Amino acid sequence: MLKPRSTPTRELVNLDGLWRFGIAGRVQDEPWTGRLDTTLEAAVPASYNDLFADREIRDHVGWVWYQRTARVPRGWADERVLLRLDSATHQGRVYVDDQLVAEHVGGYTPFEADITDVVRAGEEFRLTVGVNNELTNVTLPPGTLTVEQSGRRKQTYLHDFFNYAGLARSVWLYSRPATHVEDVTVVTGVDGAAGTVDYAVRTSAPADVRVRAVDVDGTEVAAGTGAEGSLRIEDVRLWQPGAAHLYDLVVELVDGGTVVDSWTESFGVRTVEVRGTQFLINGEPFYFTGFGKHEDTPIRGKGHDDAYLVHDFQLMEWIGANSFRTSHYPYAEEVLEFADRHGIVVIDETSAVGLNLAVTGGLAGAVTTPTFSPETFNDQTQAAHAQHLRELIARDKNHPSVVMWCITNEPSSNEEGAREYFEPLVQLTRELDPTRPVTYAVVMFANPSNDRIADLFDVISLNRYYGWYVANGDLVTAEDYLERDLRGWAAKYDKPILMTEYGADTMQGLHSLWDIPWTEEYQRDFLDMHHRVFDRVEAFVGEQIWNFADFQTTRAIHRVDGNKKGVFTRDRRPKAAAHALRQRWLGLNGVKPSGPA
Ligand code: GCB
Repeated sequence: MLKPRSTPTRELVNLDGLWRFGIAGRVQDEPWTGRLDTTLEAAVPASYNDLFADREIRDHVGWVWYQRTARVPRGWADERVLLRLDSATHQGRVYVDDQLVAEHVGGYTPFEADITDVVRAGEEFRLTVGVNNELTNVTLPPGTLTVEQSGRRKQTYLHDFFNYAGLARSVWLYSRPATHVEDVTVVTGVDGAAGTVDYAVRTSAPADVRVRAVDVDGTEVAAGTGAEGSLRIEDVRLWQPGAAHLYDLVVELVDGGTVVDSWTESFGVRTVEVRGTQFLINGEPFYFTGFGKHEDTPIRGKGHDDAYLVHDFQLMEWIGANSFRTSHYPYAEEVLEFADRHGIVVIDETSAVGLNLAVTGGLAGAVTTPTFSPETFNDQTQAAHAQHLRELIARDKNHPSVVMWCITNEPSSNEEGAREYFEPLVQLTRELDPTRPVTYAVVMFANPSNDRIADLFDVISLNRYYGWYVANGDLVTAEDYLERDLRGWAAKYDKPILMTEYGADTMQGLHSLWDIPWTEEYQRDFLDMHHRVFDRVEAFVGEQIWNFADFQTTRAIHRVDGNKKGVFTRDRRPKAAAHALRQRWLGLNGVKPSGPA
């Protein structure tokens, strides 16, 4: 789905700001039929949970309501009028005046509605959005709803981040010509000093298509006609990690000599390939340094925030991180566009986190209830997962920064049913995008002998906590366990191995001379130990620490106001480990260290 943009044929109105807000039970039934009965206002974009000094709102389970008025610009009389929500977490219902115009399930992908027939140019309308935060066995991420004896509804879930909800990304009103560009796909290649650009344009109605590739200074570097084709850019400047270069693909629909729609998609020319145990970008081995991140900030929760976006990328550059994973859901499109422009490499992850009932069996991973069964994660879950993949890849396929899809985090991949569940999804991912490698983040209970799905994927991405959940406070034992584990995978599979999670909770300001978990020194030494091991394993292609910054979680005995595995605090101050990492990563500069074998 194309991100709304202002072009010579399209106009855009941003609907962010303060909206009337209320939770179900406190406002009228059918709130879309009139003015929302509330004195509260909520900021959009932001998760609503932490905005108010009200526990009931923070922990509310069910529908909440947002409302505002909006005016259709008077010049739009001959245009189609669309409403676009960049996300509604986790389910959205959109009403224009009394009418339902859109419904969407899935909290991290956009959706839109053509509202031309229910609005008029120049006039105002009442826009009401219902958002529901409930998670079940057929949503992604999944969860369980229970009703306590008191009647209180309670949401539990299997993932380690707070279930922030609401309108956490922008809302737009935009105009589009009746005959328009519906979709653009760009796939690039390299041929000697030239770049090849295969493009495909989908239009809403038959029309002549012309395209041109334009460099940053406005120079046209290639042009073509037809809905599908291949362009060649001589002396191309590649999109490289750390040295981004973007071109624009200007797509025009022409009818009787007039341009009826114009759309610009930026793209970078680069290739991605897995060969043996190497991960290649533009034919060169690439070594990932960086983090698993979260969209998480004080007050805003998962609300997109440009100031944090800029600052987080500044910190990543400062520390020498060349990449991150969008753990554990697709991030706002602004984040990927920023990564495109700044040469940061992204592993793009779905919101399929928590497909694992063995985790509730404790650290031993004892299976209590089967994860994959008609009563637990079933065909309906799989169908929701497939739909989520379609929406994610449709949204993100043209970003040069995205080099790999991660289709799930820590599923119970060692359990019966895992293969049946995942094999069709891996196949679907490859059909939707034959150009990018596919991976999944492997939970620590899955090892080379019991995991049932690793062979289906291109890269083995491991989440491991030796020295934290296992061998806590004993880095000597942890080092031995870690090395055996990595060598086990390397011996079994001729594939690149990447560490997508390793980390230790750390309280900023807590210090010790000894190996004391939670101290800043322990986090530093823990990371050092891992890096020694990584440098000894040949198939190793990268290290992404858990986590970039401390983040909010649900309440738990092992969480102190959230997860503290950040290398930065929640307000982005460096812990001691940040300085040590900077030393290592700036020295590596994307190239694997050649440690002793
Ligand atoms: C994991 C999860 C991540 C958690 C992390 C932890 O394995 O993938 O979501 O936050 O462990 O800190 O326990």
